[in-house]
Amino acid sequence: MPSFHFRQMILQCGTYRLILDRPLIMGVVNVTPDSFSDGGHYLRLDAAVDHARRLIDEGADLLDIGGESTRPGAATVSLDEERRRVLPVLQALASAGVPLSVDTQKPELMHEAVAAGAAMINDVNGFEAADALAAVSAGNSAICIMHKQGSPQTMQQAPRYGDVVSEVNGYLQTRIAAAEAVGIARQRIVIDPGFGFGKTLEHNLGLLRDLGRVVAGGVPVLAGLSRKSMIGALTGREVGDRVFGSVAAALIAAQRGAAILRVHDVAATRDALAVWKAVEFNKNKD
Ligand code: 9MG
Repeated sequence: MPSFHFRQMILQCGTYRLILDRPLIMGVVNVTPDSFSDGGHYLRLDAAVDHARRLIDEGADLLDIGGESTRPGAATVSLDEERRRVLPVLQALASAGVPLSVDTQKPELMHEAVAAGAAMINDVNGFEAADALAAVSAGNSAICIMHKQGSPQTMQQAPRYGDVVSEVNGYLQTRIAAAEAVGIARQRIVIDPGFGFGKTLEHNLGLLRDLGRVVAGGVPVLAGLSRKSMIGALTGREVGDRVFGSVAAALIAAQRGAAILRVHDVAATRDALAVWKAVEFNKNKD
């Protein structure tokens, strides 16, 4: 008996209408010198574009392009610098054939990215900045609303919750309502519990264990666990050596109904999902 039956959800994602009948793989394209894992290797724009194309070849269903690190303690970057990093990569990949998401907290860049063809805006700040929802309300781009407690600079200092799943769910429901109130249709909305964003290891494990309670809300759930410190804490491995732990976590999220898995290691995740899908869905092709 499958642990989870996928409902036929549709996500309007720019010009794409994604049928969410299996977990999609979102490949991470960091255009930052201090990213979660790239450590500056993809600073050069052509290297970022090459990396993105490799992720597509490996089976990424969509890409998430970011120019400002959201790692705990990371410094913020100016709008100009973030724009300089992100927009050329977005433009270079415009005809790559997969939906392109832009990871930003800045309303101005959200607006410019949508105008440049971004199919999704991914905001780890839950579109809380003044004008953020207004920046994405027109058009058809999807939005990913993520939960976090505190700011990236301070969020890991002392995260506290009563029932972490209820509190995260409550926040996400409030933000969905705010998005709908400015005219963003539900079919454009993705939610994300924000693993590692103002959460201890126990909070993260509780959320992953009970991800089904987030999924039960009926809005597609994105899970980003790849290479995060919780994987390091559980495996004792440095960030570059967390692929096996990350794949295990992605698979658990998929089993609990996550619609989109945000990962660095696309090929490894794809293989793991292929095995799981063959068992759960009784088929062995995409
Ligand atoms: C940008 N970014 C880093 N981690 C993330 C996560 O877990 N979810 C989302 N939506 N974005 C993330």
